Amino acid sequence: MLDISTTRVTIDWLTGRLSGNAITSKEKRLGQLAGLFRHQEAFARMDPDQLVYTVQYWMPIDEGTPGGLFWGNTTIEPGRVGDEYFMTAGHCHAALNRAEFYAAVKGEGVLLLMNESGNTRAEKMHPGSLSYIPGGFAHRVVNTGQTPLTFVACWPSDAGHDYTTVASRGFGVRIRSIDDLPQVIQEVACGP
Ligand code: S6P
Ligand code: ZN
Repeated sequence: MLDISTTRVTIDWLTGRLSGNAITSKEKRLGQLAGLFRHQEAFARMDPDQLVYTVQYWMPIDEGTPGGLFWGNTTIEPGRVGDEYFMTAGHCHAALNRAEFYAAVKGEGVLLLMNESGNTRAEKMHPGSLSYIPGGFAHRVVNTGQTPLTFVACWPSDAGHDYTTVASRGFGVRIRSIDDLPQVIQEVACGP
């Protein structure tokens, strides 16, 4: 007789949280995100220890292995730097043709997707939304709500992450609160 084993990892679908020994986590606090937000003076007035987002990953095989998959979740806290909502740093995959799924579990937000020509589009994220991020598209998530935004993600184990491209060129747009509503605004230098 063959034993029926239990899985090494479980998901709480109400929260997206992963449990199990194989899980790794990281936190991003404001102080680690210098240069990300448009309004530098507002940024300088805020607590660098303030939590912006947390990530959990399950990497069942070594990073870089072709043909495998990774699973993770991200929770972005509600908040703003000036009129710009808390968001992830954003990246493209180092192997440019590697795609990814994002599925929102709770909260409200916007997924920014920018192709290699620098054209950006924005997609709503809400509980149940499922977004396909094609290969070659830089991706960033913005929490436009009053509560934490959690989404789960699945991506190829040989995708890798390139943060320098987004850090240097941005997305061409920013999601800002204008009259208390999230708006996609073309990037401009921060003025008075
Ligand atoms: C990995 C996937 C997510 C992000 C996470 C944090 O390919 O897209 O797990 O790593 O949302 O965002 P960032 O831009 O800091 O990696
Ligand atoms: Zn990614």
